[in-house]
Amino acid sequence: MAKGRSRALGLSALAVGALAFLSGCDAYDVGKPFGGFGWPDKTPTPQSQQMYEMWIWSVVAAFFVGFFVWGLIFWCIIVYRKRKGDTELPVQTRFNLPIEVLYSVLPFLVIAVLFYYTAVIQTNVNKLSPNPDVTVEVVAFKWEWQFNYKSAPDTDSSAATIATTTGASDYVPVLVVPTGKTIRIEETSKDVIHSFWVPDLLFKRDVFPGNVRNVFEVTIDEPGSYVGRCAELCGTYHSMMNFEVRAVSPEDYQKFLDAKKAGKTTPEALTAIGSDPYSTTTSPFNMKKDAQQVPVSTGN
Ligand SMILES: [Cu+2]
Repeated sequence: MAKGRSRALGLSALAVGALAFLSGCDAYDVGKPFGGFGWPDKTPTPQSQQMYEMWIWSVVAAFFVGFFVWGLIFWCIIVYRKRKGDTELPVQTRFNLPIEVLYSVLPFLVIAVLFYYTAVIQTNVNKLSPNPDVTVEVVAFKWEWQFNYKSAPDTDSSAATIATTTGASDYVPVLVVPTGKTIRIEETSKDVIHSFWVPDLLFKRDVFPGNVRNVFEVTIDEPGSYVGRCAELCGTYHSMMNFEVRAVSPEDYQKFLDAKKAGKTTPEALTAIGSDPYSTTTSPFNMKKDAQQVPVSTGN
């Protein structure tokens, strides 16, 4: 009995030590072992990279706890199974202070470590910079999106709209942003609650009507097209309320804005920078809104 108890204590000490050690590690270069344990392939923003690391170490912690518990279960099943000739009940232990302390302290430590990193990463993800490089006002309405490119955040009284892109029933709106820059998104809704969701960015935030403006910032390091969805059931055509985020080089972004300012539509301005004029990622929900099947003139 004493031997078993010390082994259990030794195992748990090892688990706690490993957890503390691993949680403190810099996991930036781990890549995506085991397919990222279900995490999406892309982590195109520093924010999603941090969340990915949090996810991986949470999985590691869960495995440590899992293996420890499975180990104890199988150990009991094997070592204390009923043998031939066993006629008496085994010793009935009512209290075991070390084990009771252990199963109170150990989960607390696990929760404390996970809570600490959750709080740190959440604060980083929600952080707003004093001077974002790009500000876009996202206006949601039933059942479309409008993107207003602003000259400054709305905390600045001089903020004006430079260019606008609006979705229509035959046009999936494309939000063009520069790579490697701080993009501030300011959200507002004209009617009900919607939700701005870009799955690849691992980020989703509700869009409220009225005076509540949800604001967040993101930096997209990898150029590419990222599908966007409304993630708050907002009525009949909620499922068709899609958009696309197109991350292009800062030079192309500037050219795109100049073309928009010169009066070009979004598809024309996208063509001008050599980018796909229409959304390319809205499958499988493109249905009737597949703008590539309708005349070019509809996009604005
Ligand atoms: Cu919606």
